[in-house]
Amino acid sequence: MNNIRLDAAASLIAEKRSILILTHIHPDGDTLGSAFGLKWALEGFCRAEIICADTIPDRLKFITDGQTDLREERLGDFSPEMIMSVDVAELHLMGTYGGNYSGAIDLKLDHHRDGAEYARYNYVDSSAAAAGEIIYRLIRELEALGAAKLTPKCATALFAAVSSDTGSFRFTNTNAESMRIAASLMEAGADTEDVNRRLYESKSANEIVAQKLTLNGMNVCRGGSVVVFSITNKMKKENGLADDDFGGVIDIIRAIDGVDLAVTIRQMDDDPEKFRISMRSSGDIYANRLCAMFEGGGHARAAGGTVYAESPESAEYTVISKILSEIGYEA
Ligand SMILES: [Mn+2]
Repeated sequence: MNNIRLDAAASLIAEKRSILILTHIHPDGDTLGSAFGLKWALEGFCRAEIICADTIPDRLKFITDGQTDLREERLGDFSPEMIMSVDVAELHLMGTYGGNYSGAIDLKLDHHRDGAEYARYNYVDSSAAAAGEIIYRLIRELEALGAAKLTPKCATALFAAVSSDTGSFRFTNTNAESMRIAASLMEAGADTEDVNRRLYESKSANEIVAQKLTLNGMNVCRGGSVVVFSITNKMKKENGLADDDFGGVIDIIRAIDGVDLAVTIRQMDDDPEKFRISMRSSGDIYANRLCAMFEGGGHARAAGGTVYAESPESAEYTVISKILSEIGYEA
């Protein structure tokens, strides 16, 4: 599905004096670290601006130079010579910008196996654990053309990108090349200590409250191998919490000894009869197959779906019943 090589992509960028970089909604460390890593590398060579349709979570502000609003309005009459996307498998993943920039995107750089060729030139390397790895290699190509510089600031952003998508080099997608690139980024001056602290060793007071609610309220089934937790609007309101505060709770459930399937069921703010399901599995349980029962899908170990019910209790009952009838009532 590649119709351009990375060195040719570098040549395209090297000719430009201004580019616009699109990122995906629900922004993560990889899409932001990739975009800002490229921006910092191009500083002094090419003006690069970044847009994201969603607000940047506080915990990732260290990547965006403190900015939480990356909407295009702030750029005024900026008219880039080139438009590219990083870490975006499909147009709709850019939110409103997906429609606005449809047909106008020159270059897509991504690492997701299944995606659309929505750009004029598409470069996808699904062996890369993070888009940040591709951007690292792109910057090396640009350096060879005298069109970029891998500065410490750039290296820090790229390290955040690779670290994010590999779960701090622990997920199964982590490969030798991820480690080699991380080593090169350290040599280039990446502040790995700061990235590790911000991504993994700090939690807001609200996140701690969300974790406490999870541990108190989770439903342990099937001899402890299936654990389900429902995040309700009432719970969020009573405790002053947002959906983001619950972002890490599924990993806490998954980490409990003996758990083969961790499930969260989150009531939607704008539609209290709609519930978003997330699953993480291990062993011979396939999260994507289970989520297929709930209009969803994803990866074997991480997937999502949707269920409609009159109340959180009835949503949870439906989800647990369907799961257990599929995988068996006993572990
Ligand atoms: Mn990614």
